Amino acid sequence: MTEPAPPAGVLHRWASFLPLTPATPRISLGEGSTPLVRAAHIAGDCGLDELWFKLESCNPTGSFKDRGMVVAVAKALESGAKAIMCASTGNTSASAAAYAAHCGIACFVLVPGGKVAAGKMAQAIAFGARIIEVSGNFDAALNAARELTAKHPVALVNSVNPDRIAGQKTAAFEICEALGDAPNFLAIPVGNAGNITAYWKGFGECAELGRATLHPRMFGFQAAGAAPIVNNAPVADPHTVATAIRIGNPASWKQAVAARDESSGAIEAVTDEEILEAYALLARREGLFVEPASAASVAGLLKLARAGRTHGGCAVAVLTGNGLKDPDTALAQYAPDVTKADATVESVERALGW
Ligand code: AN7
Repeated sequence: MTEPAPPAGVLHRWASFLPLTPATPRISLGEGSTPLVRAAHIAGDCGLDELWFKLESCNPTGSFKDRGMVVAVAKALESGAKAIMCASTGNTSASAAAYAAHCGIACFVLVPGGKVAAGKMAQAIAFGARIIEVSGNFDAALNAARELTAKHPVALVNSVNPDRIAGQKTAAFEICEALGDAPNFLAIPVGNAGNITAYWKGFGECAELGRATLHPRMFGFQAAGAAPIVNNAPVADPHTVATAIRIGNPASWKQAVAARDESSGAIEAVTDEEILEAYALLARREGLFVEPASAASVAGLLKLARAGRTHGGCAVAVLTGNGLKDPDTALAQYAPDVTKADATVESVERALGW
């Protein structure tokens, strides 16, 4: 008889690094422990010796949000909350709705009307969240969620909640464990800037605890039409094909700038064209179907390489969300190579030109 496997999930695996007490319920949907996969083809295009992808798309709801959400919801339950709320460009709401369903509590999500990818809406609907489509953008929705949760007995589970950041930092622990050290560079999309904040915290803790000898340089990438940190000014009307990062006034702005400066990194903009180029490259050359926001990390590395600003070394690109989240962008992006045929050998041969 082999030993049974230890229970899955971030709360079990990283308990001693998280703000848990004996009273925190150890909930899990099997989040975390995501694969770190080495690039098969495009490291050279990015000017790197080694390029690895952290497949956060493999989390239970298909994005990195689950890592932080499990901690935020567990702590909300511990404090007696019966309901949670978030503003979201889609992935936070999908994740919040899943954990709320798992725990039998209510979930209220505020989403910018018409700007959330279809797969994410489908998730919030399937999990039974109460969905409010607001007429403003994400930034306005987050302001409303902050005020509503200050006024009503509902826990706010956006990344302004420090429990979210605590959970998300565990991805940095996993990367150091898998590589045996921190990488030289981390490439990551930046929206509300919670995730870059969490990774920088995680890498800092790894160094302090002797789990890594280096601190990576943090390279964050915003979409050009939603690049407040790059422009050093809020964007009133952000726009980008990468709707997940369509954010004009990031809540963790200061922390992202600190991560950039303390790590001698950079936060730069990539155009929608560059994002979609990387999106196709990941799918066609690496076999990785990610959502557009996730491709911003690779678009940024390609851009740095073309400018002669990468000179070897090892990078990890965080692939934050699954391509299935946004089928409309996928279908609009490619001219599908589909030929009709009868289900006979002759007909298929004719269709293939054999
Ligand atoms: C796939 O779901 O803000 O810089 O409300 O879904 O931590 O905001 C999503 C953000 C990157 C940016 N990649 O992370 C939301 C939301 C994907 C995302 C980001 C998001 P942050």
